Amino acid sequence: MKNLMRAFLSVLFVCLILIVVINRLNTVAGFSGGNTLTVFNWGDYIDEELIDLFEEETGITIVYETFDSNEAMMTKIQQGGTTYDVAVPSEYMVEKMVEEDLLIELDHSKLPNMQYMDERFMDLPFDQGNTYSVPYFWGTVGIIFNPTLLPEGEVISGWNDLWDPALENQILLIDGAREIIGMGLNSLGYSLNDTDPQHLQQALAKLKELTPNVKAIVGDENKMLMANNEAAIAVGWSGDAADIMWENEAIDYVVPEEGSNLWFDNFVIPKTARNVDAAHVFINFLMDPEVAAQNTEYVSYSTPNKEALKYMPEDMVHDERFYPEPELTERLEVYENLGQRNLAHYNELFLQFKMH
Ligand code: N2P
Repeated sequence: MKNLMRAFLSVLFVCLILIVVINRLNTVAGFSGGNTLTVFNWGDYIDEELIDLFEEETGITIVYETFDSNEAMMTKIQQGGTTYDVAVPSEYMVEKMVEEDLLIELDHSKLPNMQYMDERFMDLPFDQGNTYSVPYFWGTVGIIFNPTLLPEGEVISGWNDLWDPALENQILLIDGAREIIGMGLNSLGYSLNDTDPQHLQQALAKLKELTPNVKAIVGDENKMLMANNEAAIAVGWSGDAADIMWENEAIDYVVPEEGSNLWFDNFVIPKTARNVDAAHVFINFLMDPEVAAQNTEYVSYSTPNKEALKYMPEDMVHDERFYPEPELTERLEVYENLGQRNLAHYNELFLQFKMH
């Protein structure tokens, strides 16, 4: 019996030692979730060479997954199947995720590269003090067009130009409820945060009238289609326009005169994260000015990193279509968090439009 007891105590002792050692190793490495970091980002939204560089420099392996809308991202995080360490919601979705208690507060002491961010993009109303988020890229929603494919004399300066019957089957629309319902509302002179059911019905009716001109409702493939001259017009995000222009010089981009959306995409750490320390290391890495410059040149969206601009080509930084003067951005609207019911209503109307 004594022997048995001794054996039991020895096993217990070895187990305890193992637990202490494993714990110690984790603390030394600073990671609670092993050496893997799971990142959830928009499609086509990072220079993959930077993922390799990060892995080489830190020894952390990145598992990288993509989404194509804020709503899809949020649903997946809520379902909790995969535990993401870093995600990239737009501003209204940051607010909603905070409201639903899905995010942890960022540890600013682990994000020293925050000092390089342009103050214009920090401390914004959706997350004062950047408690939960730091900006990644920003941009506008607008009209990407190819003047060489437009009917003679056609000028594109606003949303309402898109309803011209001469543009039959020429328009690609980005597959986003806020973007497209927002376009319908803006074209009628309403705010893209309008929740008045009558205004929304009018926007839907107006969008349905656009149907003959709509060639397809698309995601990231809009770039390939525009670059290959498959359509004359695409409603989409500014950075996509900038990217397409590298491939097809004829392409131009305009922020509609009736108004449009100014957006900010941001890094956050979901509550379910397993590797909070590595998440901070990754976010900080992407805010390094030279890394951010390389990423921006690749992705083509506008960077909120002031210091990074110094490492980028002059013509890119001075292109007012993508780095507009504050006068332009001031007349644009940022999406507000409209609440669960209104968001569901937007989604429902968008579905009705798609099925029309
Ligand atoms: C790029 C995604 C842009 C996101 N594919 C706009 N919020």
